[in-house]
Amino acid sequence: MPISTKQIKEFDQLGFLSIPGAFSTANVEVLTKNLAEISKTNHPGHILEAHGQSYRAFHGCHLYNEVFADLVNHPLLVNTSKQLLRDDVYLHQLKINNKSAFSGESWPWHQDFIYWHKEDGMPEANVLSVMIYLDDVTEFNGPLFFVPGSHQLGCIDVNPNPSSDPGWEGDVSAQLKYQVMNQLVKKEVDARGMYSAKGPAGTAVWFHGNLVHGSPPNMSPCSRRIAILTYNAVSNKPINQGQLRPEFLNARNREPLEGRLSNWFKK
Ligand code: 6CS
Ligand code: FE
Repeated sequence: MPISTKQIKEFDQLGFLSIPGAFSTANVEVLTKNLAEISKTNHPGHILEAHGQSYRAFHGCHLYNEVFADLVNHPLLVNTSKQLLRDDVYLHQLKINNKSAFSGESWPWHQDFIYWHKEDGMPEANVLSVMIYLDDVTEFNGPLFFVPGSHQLGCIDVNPNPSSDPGWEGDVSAQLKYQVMNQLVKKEVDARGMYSAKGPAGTAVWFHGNLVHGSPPNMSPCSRRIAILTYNAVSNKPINQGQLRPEFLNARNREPLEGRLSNWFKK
């Protein structure tokens, strides 16, 4: 079912669009059951928090798990992303940000596109991510904070954080390589306000690659697992710049997705 012109306009203006109930409880259960299996396996894309007590993220699940591979091609995700990007799309990356109960660490204020631009060679910001909430996201368990409309600032050029890992690990740690400076965040929040992206499990939230966002640590007893799929316009494929980041961060398969509902998600 295509999204409305009003919803497209909302995304263009605010830089994000939320659809509660996009995935049924049964669909979410299929994803969390597979995530439980995935979390027992080793993979270079499975990243621990700095304290080593819990996983920060599972990158690239679609590359080795059938359910997440089918999720990439889910018609709601593919067709809505095509409408919002006004182009065919392929998947640039998929990850599950785990933000465990009591121990999930923060994501400092940042934009996503600068990583795909500087580290993968993606030319323009005609790219978005869609989050699927695998847990209820509340004010207690580390919701994402958005600065509404901040995607209109374009890609904010920041120097790499000297204390972050110079490799791809610095792109996914709590010591992020490209962070938006506090004084700029304050200026933009004073002008545009802040939005807390809360919602029940099953919610889908699309957000623009240049939207300024971040999330606090999770000290609550409730996990905050979110699957995040990044769809890029096929006209915006990265230009090869030598050393490529791992496939779980920078897709090698950039064929346009057609959107096909898998039996896993029929219910
Ligand atoms: O480097 C990347 O691809 C990842 N890093 C951040 C901070 N956001 C985008 C993406 O998940
Ligand atoms: Fe991000």
